[in-house]
Amino acid sequence: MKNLLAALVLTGVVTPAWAATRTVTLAIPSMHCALCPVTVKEALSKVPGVRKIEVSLPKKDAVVTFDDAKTTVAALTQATRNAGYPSTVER
Ligand SMILES: [Cu+2]
Repeated sequence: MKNLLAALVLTGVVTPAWAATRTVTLAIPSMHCALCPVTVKEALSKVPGVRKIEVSLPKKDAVVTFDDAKTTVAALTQATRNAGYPSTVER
């Protein structure tokens, strides 16, 4: 029974009860002027489950807090890429 539940969670059928708020830092090297962070922030804010976004032009990164039951890091990087700013996860 436990294995079945784990399998359902892995396949995304069941939302895990332990889903939580996560924070990820995305490196966005292509940001080059004051308008870029605005565009990036707007793109990220449209992703469901995103709670908080802090974009830094000097650091060329974005710190995103999101609900991992509603979205994924892949969806976040996809959103910035679609806006014209490819990003990678900083570790
Ligand atoms: Cu710009």
